[in-house]
Amino acid sequence: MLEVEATKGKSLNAAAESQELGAWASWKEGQRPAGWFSVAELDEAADFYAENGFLVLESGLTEQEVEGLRRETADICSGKRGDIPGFVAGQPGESQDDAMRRYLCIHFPHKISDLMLQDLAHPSIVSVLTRIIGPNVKCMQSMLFIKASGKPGQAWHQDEIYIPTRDRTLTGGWIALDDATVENGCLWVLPSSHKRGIIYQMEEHRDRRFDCSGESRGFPYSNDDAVPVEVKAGSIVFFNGYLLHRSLPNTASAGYRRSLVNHYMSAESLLPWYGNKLPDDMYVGMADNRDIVLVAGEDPYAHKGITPLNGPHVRPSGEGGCGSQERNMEALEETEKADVRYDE
Ligand SMILES: O=C(O)CCC(=O)C(=O)O
Repeated sequence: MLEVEATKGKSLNAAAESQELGAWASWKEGQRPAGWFSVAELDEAADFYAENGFLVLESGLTEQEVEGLRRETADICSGKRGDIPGFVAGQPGESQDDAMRRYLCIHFPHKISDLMLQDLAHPSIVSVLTRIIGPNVKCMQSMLFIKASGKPGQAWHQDEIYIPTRDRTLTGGWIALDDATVENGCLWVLPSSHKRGIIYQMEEHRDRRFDCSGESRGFPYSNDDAVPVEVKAGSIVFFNGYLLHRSLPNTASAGYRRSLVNHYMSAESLLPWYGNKLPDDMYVGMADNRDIVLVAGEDPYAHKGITPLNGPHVRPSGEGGCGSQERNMEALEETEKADVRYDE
């Protein structure tokens, strides 16, 4: 297990939860923490990943590439890439900031953005994935987090609970479009938690620091074991689909913590990813979502073709409702009682 530094007798996590931790607290004297690698260090990076379930590739994207993705993010939120389910009409003449502040996360942006589609196979990403997954790699999902100041985080979870692979190769490629720090809601990971290969129970939570997605429970790690993944814009965090991870709310006074997260897996594995229900008459052993983009090597199932299944949409963030009237009312009552607002 990676060593977790204490600060003033508290774990980094405890200090962050009580908002006593400043940005870059995990970088001691400006030195990058364990797990951060350059493109010249990919062999070491792959070893670190196998042990810890995550790695950071520094400067995976250039400043210009990051700027291009930020502009694209603003255009998507302003509706310039088309209307998508969950969009809220803006006031005429509203600023791009007003548009961006409305959304926590947009799913499948690569379906409406040529740039984000192209970046699924960015050479920096492919060079890491082919080391940690294998020569044949496909992508099935992208998510664009905007996470303006005040927006909630995501509770502990494992991505394989949502996107099951058959060979445990699910891998997130999380591209930082802003510096991501403990203050503005960077990722936190429980190092090595992927190694047991167990999917932990996921339950509804009532914690207004987090959005409406569920929370993994019953794992044998404590929050004090968690490590913040503070990264500069342009860095790419790779993390295993069994790795427990979360993010805290953006408590910075202004700005965003934007990130583009793509999910990948080996092209050899079938992808039984159909949300809550398999289509009628589909045998689970053959289930294979073919809404994929091959990013490296060969697709052994190319003969099946590609079938679009998932459309771009806005993810409910928790401020606007959690998908069930009963839960909305409960969440509202709890918020009023606690006098908590994460999105003023
Ligand atoms: O970016 C975040 O805050 C959370 C991302 C995440 O949990 C994921 O990509 O699975």
